[in-house]
Amino acid sequence: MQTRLKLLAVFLPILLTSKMALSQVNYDESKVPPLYLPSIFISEKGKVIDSKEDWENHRRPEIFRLFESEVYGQIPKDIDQVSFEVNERANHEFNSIAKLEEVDIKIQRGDGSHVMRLNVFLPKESDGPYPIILLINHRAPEEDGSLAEEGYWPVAELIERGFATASFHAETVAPDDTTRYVNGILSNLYPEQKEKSDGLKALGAWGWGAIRAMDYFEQHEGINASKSILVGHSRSGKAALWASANDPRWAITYANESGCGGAALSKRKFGETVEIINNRFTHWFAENFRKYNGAEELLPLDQHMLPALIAPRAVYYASAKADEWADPKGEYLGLQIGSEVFSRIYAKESPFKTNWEELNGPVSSNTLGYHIREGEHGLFWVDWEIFLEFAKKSLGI
Ligand code: GTR
Repeated sequence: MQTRLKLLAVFLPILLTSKMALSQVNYDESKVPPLYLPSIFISEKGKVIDSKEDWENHRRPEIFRLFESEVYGQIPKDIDQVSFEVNERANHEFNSIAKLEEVDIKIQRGDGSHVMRLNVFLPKESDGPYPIILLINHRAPEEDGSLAEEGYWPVAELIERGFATASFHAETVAPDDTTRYVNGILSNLYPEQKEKSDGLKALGAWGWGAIRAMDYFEQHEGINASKSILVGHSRSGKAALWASANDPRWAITYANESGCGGAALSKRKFGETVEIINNRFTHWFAENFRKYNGAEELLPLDQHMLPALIAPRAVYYASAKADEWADPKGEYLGLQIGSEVFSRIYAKESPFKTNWEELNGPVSSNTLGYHIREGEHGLFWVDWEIFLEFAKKSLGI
């Protein structure tokens, strides 16, 4: 009886708070707390940052370290060897227009090794080199070859427009599951990361997968890796942003409806909150991120600093009007405020002069872009179509 009471005393408050957290999801703009965002341009020691040198050598590393320690956890850089086993598959659904390379990327580190599967489609007609679009895929658990879901990964349309396109499934690096996520690179390559409060978690592992895919693209004669685009939708959008902050080889990063812990400002507490996401997806973020459950005001950073880490490389966000859970306005604001690094440090003018409420179509420069469309959460052909206009302009193709 005593133990039961004790258990009840421990679990009841947890149950109540998680229930409360969900019932208190805020969708009312008038209830958004006043926004006090940490400044991108004032260093931890209080120095005003206004030069490229101070940004790249001092402030950027500070902000990077904050995201690593407080939000996503590390993406380990340490590998001893990477090799590629390529199988060109003859029969596949895009046979008439594309070549399919099924690539097993083998990574070794010390006594550990891991193999991840990447699928690459290249236009069949000429030799390229082609710009490449990589989609991180957390959908459908099938083998990657059959993941060319209409709209979500529109292989034929991308090939017809002269892009090569590739995808790997989350499962091949870290399963998207609260307990199974360790059954991938975490156990095979980086077991010591499991013990750390800023250790690698699933989002970082998917980002690591994108980095390995880039290793493959860079040595591929048919691929122009300097014109590379990293795309992720929703949870994979969060991973794409963090991957690109870690790996400067991506020319464009496109986060579609990445929401809480991705594009959207956490301190607005609109839609999904830090507490909700940490409680539901315990395997996505670093353990340290839980310190901010219900206490976003204590975060020493916010998501406006994430596109700033990617500058001056191109960043594109997209939202959907009915996707309030992801806080479309918070996504736009994050990029709008983050774009100040592009303009003040890199003299790349921001296209975000308009308030989110007054947007009436996509807005973009060569380096930054945003669109919001009608409808629900999802990555659809309409999103690709608008994005590709930006991508072509940005890459000069
Ligand atoms: C939701 C989650 C979001 C978003 C989404 C998705 O359930 O709360 O943060 O990542 O899943 O990936 O589709």
